Amino acid sequence: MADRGRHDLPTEQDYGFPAGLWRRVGRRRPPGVPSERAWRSPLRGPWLTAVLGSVLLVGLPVVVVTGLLSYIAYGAAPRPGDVGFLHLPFFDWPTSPSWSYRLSQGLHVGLGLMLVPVVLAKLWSVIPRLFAWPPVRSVAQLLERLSLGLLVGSILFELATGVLNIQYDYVFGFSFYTAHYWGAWVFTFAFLVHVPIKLPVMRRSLRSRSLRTELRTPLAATVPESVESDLVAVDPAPATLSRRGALAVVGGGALLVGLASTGETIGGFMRRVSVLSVRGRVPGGGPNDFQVNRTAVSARITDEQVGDGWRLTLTGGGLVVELNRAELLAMEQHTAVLPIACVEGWSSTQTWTGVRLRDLAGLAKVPAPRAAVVTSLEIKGSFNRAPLQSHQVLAGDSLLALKVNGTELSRDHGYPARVIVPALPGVHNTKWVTSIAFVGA
Ligand SMILES: Nc1nc2c(c(=O)[nH]1)N[C@H]1C(S)=C(S)[C@@H](COP(=O)(O)O)O[C@H]1N2
Ligand SMILES: [Mo]
Repeated sequence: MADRGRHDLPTEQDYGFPAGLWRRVGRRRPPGVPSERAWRSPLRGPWLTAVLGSVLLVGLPVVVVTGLLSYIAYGAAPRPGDVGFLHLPFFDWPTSPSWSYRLSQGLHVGLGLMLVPVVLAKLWSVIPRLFAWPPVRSVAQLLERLSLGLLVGSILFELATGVLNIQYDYVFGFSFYTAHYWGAWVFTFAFLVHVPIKLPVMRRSLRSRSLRTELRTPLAATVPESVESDLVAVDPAPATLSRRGALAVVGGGALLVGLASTGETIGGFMRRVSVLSVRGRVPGGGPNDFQVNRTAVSARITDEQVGDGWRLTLTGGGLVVELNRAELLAMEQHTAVLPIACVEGWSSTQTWTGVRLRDLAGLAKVPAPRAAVVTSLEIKGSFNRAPLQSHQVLAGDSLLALKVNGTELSRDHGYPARVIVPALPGVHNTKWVTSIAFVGA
């Protein structure tokens, strides 16, 4: 095999199929399938593919693991939806340190977005293989290509659903949570098949050129990689970009995406330039000027609902307790500095003041609840009710917040009262709370 030119037709050994038949298929490239001469970029080659691949080899597992951690942080209910046998064993997501979900989900979304340009570049680098003809040469290769189909399909699906979920409200005709979760497992499976197959060639290719030399090579000296590979152009065009230029474009793209999407978390000037970071924006400044996930107007909260007639209803140990806002303010107040960390990746740390949830549980005569269900004034929408686990109710910093940064909560941030629990995914920090039902042990 070694003495055979790479563009010769393969032999019977290569195919593992009746060679005569395959050879005939091989000669008949259907219309629309570009010939290998059509791929002319002199940058394509195993080294470039391996460099991009090694970035993904390190980055994508972090995105997957933090994604699965997010699933666990949600706790048992009510989301993600029904994931069948792929259900992960739960451990109780700890309430300390309070920044754990902020870090984990920030990594998930931030790194996931930053890897988009890298994934696209990696796919670009191997695109000639998509059109290889004949499409398969052996049973082993057929299996490999099927696993590649799963790999590419699932990564594109995960990136697309992830990005859509951040940028738009629920645009799917299916459950984002369930689909993104299942997609993650398909990806994980295909990744675990792909990596061991490709690791040897990746290591060999990385050694075939020196990154330092490459970073010093200008456009004028950029020529195709000099190795036998189906990725190297048969009929290369002159270079219009050096290899270091290509890496700078991809790396710069990743950095830009990162900067543009993490501004809400970093705050200050970055918040203003972060065009990708969030959907909504609060005009003006002040203690309540931090990201609003959903405004009171869009949640259809009325003046009447949050006026003097507002009451907090606590249920549990067989009695119903009603409190107005003055009564809540007369209870012992506790202050905690806690982040809101949204599943969409942004987070924002504020100083919250209010009544401890465990004090409210005590009032409802369920001092050691097994769980609690918090209900919002908001009628429609899937966020009008959220579960809390026992340890989340009992944590010393878990609050029904009445104030933020020393002033009244703004209506957009949940006035008259909202839940804030350390390390709890943002979505469960219910705003405009109307009742809390404590579930006894
Ligand atoms: N009632 C209600 N509570 C809610 C929401 C909502 O839409 N309705 N959004 C949740 C989500 S997804 C997040 S990230 C936080 C955001 O809180 P903030 O808008 O005060 O920053 O509120 C949570 N509480
Ligand atoms: Mo959120």
